[in-house]
Amino acid sequence: TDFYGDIYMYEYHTYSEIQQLLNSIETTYPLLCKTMVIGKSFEKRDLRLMKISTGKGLNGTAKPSVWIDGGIHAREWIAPATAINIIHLLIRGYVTNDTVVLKMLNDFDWYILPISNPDGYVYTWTTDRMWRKTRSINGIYSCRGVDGNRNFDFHWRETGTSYNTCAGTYGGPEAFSEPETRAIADFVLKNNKSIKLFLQLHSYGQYWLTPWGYTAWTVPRDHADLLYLARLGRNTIRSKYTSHYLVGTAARMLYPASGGTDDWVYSVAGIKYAYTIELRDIGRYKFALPADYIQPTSEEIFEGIKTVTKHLKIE
Ligand code: ING
Ligand code: ZN
Repeated sequence: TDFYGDIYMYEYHTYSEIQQLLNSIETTYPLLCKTMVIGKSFEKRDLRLMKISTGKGLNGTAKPSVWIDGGIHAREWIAPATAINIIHLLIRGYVTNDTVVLKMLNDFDWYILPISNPDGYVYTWTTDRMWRKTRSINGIYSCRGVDGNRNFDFHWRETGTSYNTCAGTYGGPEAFSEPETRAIADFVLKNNKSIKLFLQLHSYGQYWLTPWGYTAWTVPRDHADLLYLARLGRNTIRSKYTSHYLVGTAARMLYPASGGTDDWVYSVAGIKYAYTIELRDIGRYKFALPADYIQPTSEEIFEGIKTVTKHLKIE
C-alpha cells in the first residue's frame, strides 16, 4: 500500500521519508496531530515528535499523557517503525470511531518521538547497518558516538557502560553530553507532571523491562506496581499473535547497565511507570528483522498499550 495514503509502515523508511510522513500526517489531521521539534541532533537534524491530542482535559487543564520514543539505538529499526505505526493506529481508531481508541485519546495526550537518534539512523542507512550510538565527535583521535541509553544522569557510567569511545556502550564524556538525550530529558522534565507512562522502544529480545537497569541488587519502591502493569501489557501482547515477552527489571533480565533512560525518568523525573520494551525478535534475525514483522510487532505492542493505559486510567 501507498506509504503516504495509508500511514501504516510495512517497510522500513529513511529518516527523511519519516520526517515527510510526520509533516504530511500533521497536514492531513491538523486538529488531532501536531509535530514539534524538541531539539536538534549533533549533526543538526530535527528531533521531531508527534503530539496527538483531542484537546484539553477537565476544567481546561493539561491531560495526562503518554510518551513513546524509538530509535535511540540506531540499528534497532523496528523501534521507529513501531512508533510510527502506533501513531497510525491511534489516528485510524480516531477516524473510524473505535471506542477503545477514542477512550485512549480522550484520557491521554500522546507524545511520540519515532527517531530519537537521527544521525545514527541515517548512518545505518548509508554506511554501517549495525551502528548503535549517536554520531558526536569525541576528539580527533577517538571513535565517534555515545550510547544514548548510557548517557542519562543517574548513576551515570557506573556499570555496564564503557569509558572507551570505540565501545558500543560508551557513556559519553559526561552525563547528557548528547544533544539528543538532553532534549528528551528537558522535554520530560517540562512535562513530568502530565506524563503518566513512559515507553522507550528497543530491540531485540521481547522483554517488557522495568527499572532498575543500574543494579540487580535492589528494586525501586514501585517495583510491584511496575511489574503488575507490565505483566498486564505482556499478557495482552501474547493474546494477539502468541508472542512471548518477558517481564522484569533490566538489570536482572538482561544485564546491569547504568545511565539508562528509564532509570532516570523514574527516579529523577519522577514518572512512576517508566519502561523499556525490547521488541521482536528473540534472536533469529536480531536487528535485521525483515519488514514482514513490522505489522505484527506494531499490532501486538499497540494491544499491550491499550491494556496498560486502560488500567492507568482506572488507577
Ligand atoms: N537493550 C538495552 C540497552 O540499552 C537496557 C537494555 C534497558 C539497559 C534499560 C539498561 C536499561 O542495552 C538494548 N537492546 O539496547
Ligand atoms: Zn537498544
